[in-house]
Amino acid sequence: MFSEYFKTNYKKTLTESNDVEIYRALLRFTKKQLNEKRHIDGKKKLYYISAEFLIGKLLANNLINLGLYDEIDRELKDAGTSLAAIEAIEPEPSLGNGGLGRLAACFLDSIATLGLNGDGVGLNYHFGLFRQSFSENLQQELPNPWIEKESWLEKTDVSFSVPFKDFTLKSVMYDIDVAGYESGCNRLHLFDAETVDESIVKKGITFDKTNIKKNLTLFLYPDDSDEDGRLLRIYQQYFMVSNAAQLLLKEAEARGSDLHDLADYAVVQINDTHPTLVIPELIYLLGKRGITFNEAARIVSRMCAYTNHTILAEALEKWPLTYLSQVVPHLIPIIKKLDTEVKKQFKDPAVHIIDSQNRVHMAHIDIHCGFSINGVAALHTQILKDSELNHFYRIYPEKFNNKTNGITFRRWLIHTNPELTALIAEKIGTGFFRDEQELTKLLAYREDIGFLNALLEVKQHAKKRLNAHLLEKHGVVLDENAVYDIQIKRLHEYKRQQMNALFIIWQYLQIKQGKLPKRPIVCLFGAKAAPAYTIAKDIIHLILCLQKLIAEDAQVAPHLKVLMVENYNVTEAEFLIPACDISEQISLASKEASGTGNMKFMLNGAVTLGTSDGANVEIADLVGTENIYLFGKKSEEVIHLYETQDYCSKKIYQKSPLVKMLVDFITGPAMLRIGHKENLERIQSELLNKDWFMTLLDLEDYIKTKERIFSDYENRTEWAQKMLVNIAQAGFFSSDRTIAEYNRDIWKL
Ligand code: 26V
Repeated sequence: MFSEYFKTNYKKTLTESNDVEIYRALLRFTKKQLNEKRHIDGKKKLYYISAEFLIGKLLANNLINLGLYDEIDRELKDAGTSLAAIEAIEPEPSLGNGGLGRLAACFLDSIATLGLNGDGVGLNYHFGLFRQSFSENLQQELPNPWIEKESWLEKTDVSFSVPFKDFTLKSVMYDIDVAGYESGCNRLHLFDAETVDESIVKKGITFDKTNIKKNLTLFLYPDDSDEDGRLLRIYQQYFMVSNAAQLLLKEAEARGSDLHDLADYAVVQINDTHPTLVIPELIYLLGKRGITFNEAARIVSRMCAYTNHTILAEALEKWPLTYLSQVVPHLIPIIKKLDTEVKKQFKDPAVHIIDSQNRVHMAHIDIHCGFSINGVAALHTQILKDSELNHFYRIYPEKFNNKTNGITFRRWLIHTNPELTALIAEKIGTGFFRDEQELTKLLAYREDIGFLNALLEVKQHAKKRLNAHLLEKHGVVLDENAVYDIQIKRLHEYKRQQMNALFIIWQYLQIKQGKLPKRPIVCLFGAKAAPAYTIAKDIIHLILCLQKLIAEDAQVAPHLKVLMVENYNVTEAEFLIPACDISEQISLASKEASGTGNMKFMLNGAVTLGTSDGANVEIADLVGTENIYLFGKKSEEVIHLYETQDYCSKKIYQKSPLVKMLVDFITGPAMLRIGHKENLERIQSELLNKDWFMTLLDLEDYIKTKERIFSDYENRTEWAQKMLVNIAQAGFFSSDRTIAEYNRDIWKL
């Protein structure tokens, strides 16, 4: 069918065309197919507002959901190319940073697949999050342009005026169609400012942070280490939510709402605190339309639900009232009024919206003024109730609920791992495409040696595919017979990439002493560090230095390889995840809200090496202790250590010769020959004098557990059984399940 379309429109055959021409045609063709799909509708509509939508490349996923993938792949192969080759040409939008943004993308897929009436609303960042490059073993940041003349974006004629203190900005709404699997379409609305000017970006990702008209939608998460940066974040947030609120009102009125009944027409999911200003904005807009403050606040409180994605204080936004007054003075009376109401009712300062230092706690607005607060994994929600948000839980127990995260299997199994998909389908049919719980049928094949061997072969195949990609794109060669140990996630101290690096030092020293691993080990990393997050960048430096040290050591290199993949993104993840044997999920217990990479790895037959944190706990419950490697202190012990301020990393360093040896190595002569003294000393001093995320606490247990896992890996049949159980139990982590729960408990569409 595509070949016909191509011939009619381009007056030549596919065989006569190059991949770029085919890509452009296929983009148009697919957009046309999407356009012809039914738009999901209904009286009540969900607005999923998020600063991030980490959607990844869309071509293959759209074709899968449209049911056209196999047919078009066949046509392209007949013409001497393939969908994989065409996909390589597509630029990847970088509209997200990590888990929160990818979750939003998986959710859009599931919302459409379940036929629910719900759109995403966000911003159209021209350069996205920065593009990462490595130079001198350091991270460099560059703009990441992704919008080509023709792209998935469709300019609409929807436009709103967004009033700021000193000026008003006109918006332009761009849409991306979101097709559900064998279902209708929803949309992702990305708002842009008419006046944005890409040319103001100078060296790297620097630009004039005060020129809001020109800079508003250039970057996701512009550096907020100074006041101008923080103000810009507020400008972005308000621009996003004002557009969302105006769109919501316009659409609800068009569907027949008289505004008094708005809550019957719309529900808003606030993804982390970034879109919180939507609450005062809706009250403001309803006020302008003649509704009293009290009634407006009541309406809005029946419409807004908040998802919390972290317990880290630094990520719970608190904006000084003075900043908000500089950007959105018209919302200040509303915020103050909401705060006055709260203060009238509750004496406990811990639940006030405006604190004694005149800072506005955004999460507190969400909790008081919305009807639902959810955590993203069972343990996380429990911690919110018991400690982080306990003061609120005692006031509003009925608002709290858990929604354990999920991932879309269309992208993270069917698309990224067609071989595994085919193997599973051969055994249990394709019912799991729609009902992921059917994967448990695989448990019947635990003793089927033929199937177990086939699983190992699929893994081998994925390693080859990854290796071919790494060779082509990054010029690196990996040994396909090695065990692949992978840690890919945003760089943050609590995720403890530094602990993995200390293990690598340990492994390196073992090999230097002649104690060789049974088979080569490949340690892969992928992570971006926020531009102003110094220690995170030092950790990247540490890993890159180890990578070089080991690669250049002829005695060690055959047995150990370290690779940090440059500019880690969704596309890289799609190559890495199917090839993984050991999934590193080693956050300090209690700090990782859920994790979703852990789910993707498990689904692709990797075994988790992790702490009892986030969704790892639920993975362990499902697969059983023999199919996961848990180590380290439990969350209660960690929380207790924080409360008693009883943790001192220096003491561990002084007591354990092993820990001392590894930490000392960071600034030893071998490392100083390669790396920068300043960065290496800083990260070492951080571990010794702060270690906020208790790396040294779990280090020895981590190394021991890792030795055990490498040893167990050698029993290939038992290992394949572990793979099988992990795949079979992954069904629970389908985002279709998560979204069905959101709808049942919160949205009620
Ligand atoms: C992070 C950053 C870092 C760069 C500077 C600006 C900035 C702003 C906000 C954030 C928040 C990121 C929150 C996030 O991604 N949380 C993750 O959400 C996942 C989905 O629920 C969850 O699986 C992860 O555990 C959680 O870390």
